[in-house]
Amino acid sequence: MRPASGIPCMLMRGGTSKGAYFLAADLPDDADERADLMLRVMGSPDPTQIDGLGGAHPLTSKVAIISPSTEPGIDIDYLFLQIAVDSRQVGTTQTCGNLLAGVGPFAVERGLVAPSASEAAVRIRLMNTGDTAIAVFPVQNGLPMYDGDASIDGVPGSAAAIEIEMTGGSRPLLPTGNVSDMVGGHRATLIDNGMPTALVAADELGIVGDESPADLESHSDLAAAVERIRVLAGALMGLGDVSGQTVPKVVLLSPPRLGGAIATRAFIPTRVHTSIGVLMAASVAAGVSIPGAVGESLAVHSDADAILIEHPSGTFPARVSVNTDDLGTWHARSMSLRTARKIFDGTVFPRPHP
Ligand code: NQM
Repeated sequence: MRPASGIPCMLMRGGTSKGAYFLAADLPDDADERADLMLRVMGSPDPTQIDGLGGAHPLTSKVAIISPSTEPGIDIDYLFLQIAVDSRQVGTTQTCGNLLAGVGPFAVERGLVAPSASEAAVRIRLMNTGDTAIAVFPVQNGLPMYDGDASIDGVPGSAAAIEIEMTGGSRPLLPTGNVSDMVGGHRATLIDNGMPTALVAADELGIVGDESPADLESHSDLAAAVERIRVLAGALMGLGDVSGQTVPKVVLLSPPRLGGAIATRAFIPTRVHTSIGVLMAASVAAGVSIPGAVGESLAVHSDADAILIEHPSGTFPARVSVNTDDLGTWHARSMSLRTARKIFDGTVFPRPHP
């Protein structure tokens, strides 16, 4: 029998997510062939993903595909794939700001970027959205340093800091041009600071806003209400029919309880995030900074340089600034602190076709 052929793969934690990182050159060019291969790598569809690398949750069923960029001023192209756990869907409509944290270190590990003696500054194009980012992290002897003193809520222990500055794309921050819209009878702010997101006050949906993800997931009427808002919001945001897609996200907002600025529960879109995505946090932080937006009056504002976004496992400091241009259009800039870790580097053997 012909031996199964494997593919070079690095498993990394990126922020509060985990995923398989590949060089594009090691994968098929054809998108359908690549999607089929990644379903077999992750062990999908299967609620336990028992026969693959996936961790049976959307936050651990992710893929990053990396290639040298042809774009002037950019080092690396990063394509993100969301691999569904129990269906055959492979989503390309969203990016992932958490896996983004591992992209720079992976590029250095694979020799795509030559760092300076003590630091790497990797310029990354996010292929799913067209946004760009610069990731800065420490290196030693030409390789990323993963150990360090930075800690992020949702990840035990500490690791080396990765500073990520989003340099933005051409999409508008408020895709409908409005600070808020009525969406299926609910007031929502539709915002895209790297991740298309609908901000809705938790009490609009009969929720306090401090419930656990498991609690919220067990509430089927809530799931249906969130999905209704999401599909209507997607159309208003110009995303077309988003049924079955992973964007926009819906984030329920309530007053802070942990000394932060605002409390969040993020639907991604059916499971409830155990913390919050990086770009979702950036979108919430931008939203609550805009006068009249949903959440602005629920938030506790301060002069601190980070807006502390509360989530189910702690807080996320989002350094976001918003401003309007001469035409009155809102824009945002975002910085975030993440960590990442190489978990294994080797060869993955995809499940064969049935
Ligand atoms: O918003 C989860 C995550 C994400 C997205 C999801 C993310 C972000 O936490 O930047 O990172 O939206 O499914 O990994």
